[in-house]
Amino acid sequence: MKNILILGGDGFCGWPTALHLSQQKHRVTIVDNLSRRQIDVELGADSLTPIASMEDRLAAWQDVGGTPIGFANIDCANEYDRLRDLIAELRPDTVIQFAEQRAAPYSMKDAARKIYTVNNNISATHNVLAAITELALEVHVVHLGTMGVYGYDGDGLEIPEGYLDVYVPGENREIFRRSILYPTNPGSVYHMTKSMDQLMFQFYAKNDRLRITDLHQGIVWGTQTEETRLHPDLINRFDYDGDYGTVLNRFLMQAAVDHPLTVHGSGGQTRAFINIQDTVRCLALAVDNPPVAGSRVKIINQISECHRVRDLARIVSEVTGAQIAFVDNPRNEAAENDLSVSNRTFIDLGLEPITLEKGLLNETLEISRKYADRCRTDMIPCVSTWTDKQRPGLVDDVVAA
Ligand code: NAD
Ligand code: USQ
Repeated sequence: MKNILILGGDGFCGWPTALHLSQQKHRVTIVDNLSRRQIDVELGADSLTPIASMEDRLAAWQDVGGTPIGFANIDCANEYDRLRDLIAELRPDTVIQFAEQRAAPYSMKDAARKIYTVNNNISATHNVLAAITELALEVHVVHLGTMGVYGYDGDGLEIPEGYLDVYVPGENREIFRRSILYPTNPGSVYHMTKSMDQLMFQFYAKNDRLRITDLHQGIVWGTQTEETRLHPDLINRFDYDGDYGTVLNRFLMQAAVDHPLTVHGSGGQTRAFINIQDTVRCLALAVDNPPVAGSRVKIINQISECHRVRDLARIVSEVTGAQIAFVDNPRNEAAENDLSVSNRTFIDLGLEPITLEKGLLNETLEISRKYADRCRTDMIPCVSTWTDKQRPGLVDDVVAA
């Protein structure tokens, strides 16, 4: 049994992870400042699923026989002393860091949101590292990073897990070998903060011998996990709006409310995906397999498979009969890219990835249909643009399914 502190444990990935690790008999405490619920209010776009208050979530977990989970409302970015004191009191074996602003479109909305995203994400992550160092504790830090730090060059090179071996020609025909962090190529201010997190991890692993695992996760789809299905008040959040909704869940929800599937540009963007059930399994595997003190940051690609956006739209359209709309792309990103990613570490640790089978699509579709009346269709378009010159996504062409 491990003693685990989960920062950002009220969120889409953090909540089901907390339940899963508690189910595995670990002692779990959640820290969250509930800023995501506040941003829901700010944007006027609630989760499609009706999420219970933290108090009701924790009570429901005990109702279904779960071990009590602790909770502290702390802002990890701005309340360093409270965060440090909690870590000192709990003396966790593992701290999992989910507590960041994670929407790329929100981070590109305007200067205020760019500044908030940078300050929040960098400070939250750095405060965790500084607190563990100040307290001189043997804590394993597990961070949720993103595939987006690599960029999406897609020229056939399989993206390795974090590091790149480079061979540099010197004078006298010497060849110097270096193993370097894979060069970052972030596509939004949000992704940029994850690139900056990587440098902080590199420094603290070297200077203070912190044990750090950085999980480079792809786009998460699905909603429920084995544990969140146990009680209505345990239901996970489902973001569908133009800022926080991610592409596959948005397509499934759009199909449920008879909205054309909003493919950006030609839909030639290829991205890496993982189901939420596999996210929680990967977290459990990462917790069980920490790096040794003094080693470099353990970087693991947390993905199941890669898909092109227009192919996802076609699959959802085939299952549901939904129409597909090609809309102006509000982002500054390559119109077409291939993507090949190594996920060897988790496969070797025993992960059997859930691939995009229609059965699981159907589960997410059923949830979308069940709560379709909670959808505000005016929140569906992606209106946050990457540059001032871009217009909000407008329907160019509607293709019959
Ligand atoms: P989320 O927004 O649902 O959850 C983040 C949680 O962190 C929220 O509950 C929020 O209130 C909390 N939080 C944010 N700043 C905080 C602070 N300063 N102090 C305390 N709590 C704070 O996001 P998510 O989808 O669960 O993502 C969790 C992590 O996983 C993020 O770091 C994200 O970058 C990463 N990730 C997510 C996805 C995805 O598709 N959802 C994919 C790859 C990586
Ligand atoms: N897209 C559409 N139509 C939509 C929404 C998105 O075509 O209605 C396109 C986007 O233009 C983009 C792709 O789908 O090319 C993915 O967009 P997304 O919103 O699903 O994902 P992204 O912005 O990359 O961010 C999400 C999470 C983030 C995480 C990242 C993992 O919000 O926290 O880090 O996925 S990754 O993409 O692998 O970097």
